[in-house]
Order: sequence, then structure tokens, then C-alpha cells
Amino acid sequence: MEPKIVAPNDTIVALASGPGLAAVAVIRVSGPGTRDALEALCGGLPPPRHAALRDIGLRDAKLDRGLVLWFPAPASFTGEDMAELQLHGSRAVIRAVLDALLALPGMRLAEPGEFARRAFENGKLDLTEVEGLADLVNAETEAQRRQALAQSEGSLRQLYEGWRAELLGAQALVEAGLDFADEGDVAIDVSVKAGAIAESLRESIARHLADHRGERLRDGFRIVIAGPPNAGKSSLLNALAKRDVAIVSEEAGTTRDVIEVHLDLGGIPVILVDTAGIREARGRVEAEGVSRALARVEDADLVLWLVDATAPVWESPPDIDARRRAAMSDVETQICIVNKIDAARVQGGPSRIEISAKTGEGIDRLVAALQARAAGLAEASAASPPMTRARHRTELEAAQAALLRFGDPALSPELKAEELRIAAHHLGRLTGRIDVEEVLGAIFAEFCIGK
Ligand SMILES: Nc1nc2c(ncn2[C@@H]2O[C@H](COP(=O)(O)OP(=O)(O)OP(=O)(O)O)[C@@H](O)[C@H]2O)c(=O)[nH]1
Ligand SMILES: [Mg+2]
Repeated sequence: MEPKIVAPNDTIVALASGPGLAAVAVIRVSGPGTRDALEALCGGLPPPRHAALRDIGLRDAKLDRGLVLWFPAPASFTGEDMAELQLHGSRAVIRAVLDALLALPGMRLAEPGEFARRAFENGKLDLTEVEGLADLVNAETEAQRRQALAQSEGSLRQLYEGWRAELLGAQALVEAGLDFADEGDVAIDVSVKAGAIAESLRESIARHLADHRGERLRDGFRIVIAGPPNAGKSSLLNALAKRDVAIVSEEAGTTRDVIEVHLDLGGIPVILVDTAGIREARGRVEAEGVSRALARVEDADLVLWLVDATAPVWESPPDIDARRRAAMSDVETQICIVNKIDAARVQGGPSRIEISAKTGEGIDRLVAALQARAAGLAEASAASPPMTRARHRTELEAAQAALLRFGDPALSPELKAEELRIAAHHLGRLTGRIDVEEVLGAIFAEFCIGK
């Protein structure tokens, strides 16, 4: 990235570790006043990038003793002069040291995400790396950690910058073709070359857009439990969550709302959803419940269709137009489950799993099947870095639309060059090379520690 050096006058300070008691707390300082702050409170500058044990406080008022790290610009996280103080993690120590720092001229508390923002503005990180870092700070499962770490280290930046460079190359070719319009052969040659680049990019972007795994891994893989009333859906939710989340009763039509539980399934984040039993509803409230259940089934990554072994007929799942799921057709999207096998003898079937939510029989097998599916999801996304956010999808769709218009043979070379410029513009917005001011606030707010 081309570094845009910004030199705000104020120096920012913040507690970088979470609030609450801890053995050690970390306070970070960034900006031009960092050097003076270390001189005032830590007895001078330690050697750069080496931890030094120091008394911290004013000469006549020692506040704590801790490790001090000094990172002179530009080799720091933000690109500015920076320091880190590792203190004892009590509220009293943190308060006293923050107050002492804030009493220095030009020092103020950082806004949420302001360290990352300065790193971005100084060209230390591109926007996808900032997003990866925010995801890493917020990661809850192993697969989320892996994906966020790769993104924070530039996996998506490299991909998108590579595409943008190819687009700019194709644009240069088309523009060169305009200059050689009189020399027919040369003009045709460059236009064929540019066309080939654009076509191959269009295919790469289409493949990337069809891959929803990164977004699922970031937000949670949605598993919806659905089936006729009284099949034991809420009992299964409770068994999988290992706690009493949903009301269970022998009355058909107990669950009317949608109930969500967040689970870590072998490192994969899962949103497990319990729904109202699907039947001809009796009354307005139940009808609303059934319509919500159907909407969740439509939107699910995986449906667990549950039937009751003791029921005379086993209902089939509703025939739903799962448009979005069709995009992930390489992953199986439904598992049929027969529940209450403790109460009725059932004939084993090849494509279903038999369980008892009551005794726990078969639950291990179901969990193993869900884990295998979830692991497949995480593995596939390790091959090439997938997009992780709606923001990426929006920009890539706009780039793709421009590339499609570029492919129109009736388009003049001038307009073709313009379409390539538009596509490159959207890729530039992905990495934050091009004006993205309106999205920055929301991204940097994700760094709110301890929210
Ligand atoms: N014998 C037996 N009973 C079960 C089992 N699972 C659930 N039940 C019972 O079946 C009844 C219905 O269970 P729920 O979990 O409320 O069923 P549901 O599918 O959520 O029902 P609705 O919310 O009304 O659609 C309750 O009386 C449960 O105790 C099971 O594995 N074996
Ligand atoms: Mg229920």
C-alpha cells in the first residue's frame, strides 16, 4: 500500500487488555507525545523493542512497577511513536496510570478502534487486514481464529490486490488500443488480450462469490431443527446445547417463537435454531410461528428434519425453494432424524439418524455427523481465502457487473476502458485504497474491547 502519512497532533492512550481484574493489564500509547510520556512517567526511554522493568509514576509518587516497551516510529503497529506499559491489573493501578498519562499535554483517551485506524491511515494495514484483526479479537472458535488470522495477515489483500493489478493491466491495454486504432492489427491484438484477462477475472470472481463459507465461518453456520409438532425438537435443542434452553411439553404447539443457541461444534461456530412445529396452525400466534419456522428452514445451511418414531405417519419436510442453499450444493443441506426410539421400535434406514432426545441414545452419532459436516466446511475454505463480509460481496458484485458489461461486443473501446476502471475502483474500495470513508466508522467500532 502507498503509505499516507498522517500526523495528528494528539497522542492517544487506552487500556488494551480487557476491563476487570487480571494479573497484568496493558496500556498502550500512540502519537508524538509518547516519548515525553515515557520520560515523564517511566524514567526515560528504554531501548527500542526491548522490555525494561521500570518504576512507573512521577518522581515523588510511584504508582506501580512494570514492564515498559518503546516502539519508535515508523516500526510500530500504528506507524507512530508507541509505547506499551504492562502493569498490575487492578482497577486502582489502571486508573492511577491512565490519569497520570491523561494529565500530560496533548494526551487523550483513544476512540474505539483508533489504534487500528491510525495503522490503516499510515498504510500499515489495508482494510481487509483491519477487518481480519477485528475478527481475530472477537474470534470465539478455532476455525474463526484461523480464518481471522489469515485475513489479518493479508490473505484477502493479496487476492484482491492481485485482481486489481490485472484489471489495471487490462485497462492499460484497452487504452493503448485506442492510440493504435489506426493500426488495425495492433488494436485487435490488445483488445483480445484485454478480453482474455477480463474473462478469466470474471470467472475467478464468480467462483469467489459462489463461496459462502467464509461468511458462515465468521457469523456462524445455521443449523435449523424443524419438523411436525411434538417430535421433540426443543428436547433435541436442549440435548445439543447441554442445558435447558427451550420449554418442552407433551402439548403439541409448545414452541411458537424461534429460539437460537450459539454452539462451538468442533471449532466451528454454529447457530442452532429451534422452531415451531410445522402443521396447519390453530390460531394467529401459532400461524406466525409456523411462518417463521418456514423462513428459517429456507435460510438454513443445514436442516435437521425431525420426526417422531411413535407417530403413525412420518411427515416429509416441506418442499422449499432453497435458493441460497443451492449455492452451497456441494454440502448436503438436510439430515433426517427419527426421535423417541426409546418408545418405539424402528426399522433402520440408510439416510437417517435415530436418536432419543430423552435418553441421549444416538446423540453422539448425530453430533459426530454434524461435526464432520462442519469440519468439511472449514477445510474447504482453507484452500483459497473466502470473503468474510457482506461488504466484500457488495463490492465484488459491482466489479463483476462492470466486467459483464465489458464483455458486450457492441461496446466501444472507450466504454470498455471505463468499465474496467469501474471494476478496479470497486476492488480498490475492498482494500481501502480508494475512498471508503463511509464504512470506516462501523469497522473500527468492532475493536471495542470488553463489549
Ligand atoms: N419418549 C420420548 N419422549 C420424548 C423424546 N423427546 C421428546 N419427548 C417428549 O415429547 C414431548 C414433546 O417434546 P418437545 O421437545 O416439546 O417437542 P417439540 O417438537 O419441540 O414440540 P413443539 O414445540 O410443540 O412443536 C415432550 O413430552 C417430551 O418429553 C424422546 O426421545 N423420547
Ligand atoms: Mg418445541
